[in-house]
Amino acid sequence: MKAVLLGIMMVCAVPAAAMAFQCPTLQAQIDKAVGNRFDASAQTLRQKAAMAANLHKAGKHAESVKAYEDAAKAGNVQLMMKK
Ligand SMILES: [Cu+2]
Repeated sequence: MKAVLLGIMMVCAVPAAAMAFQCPTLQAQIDKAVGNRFDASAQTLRQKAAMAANLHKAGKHAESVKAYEDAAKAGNVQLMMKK
């Protein structure tokens, strides 16, 4: 019984963990892309990325990924999504 429960928990935990891991990779891509940019859209992108990072810290990974996509769009950055 314990093994079955553990199995169910692991199946559920895997997608969440994959999502959780996506956020830092998006943050890294954004950091790299705007590292030497100081135009207005880069500023907007940094603000939106900071909001996304907060969502990630709050455990809201799906919303965080959406926020990163929104940030990237605002700053003309192409994000590579983990599959
Ligand atoms: Cu996350």
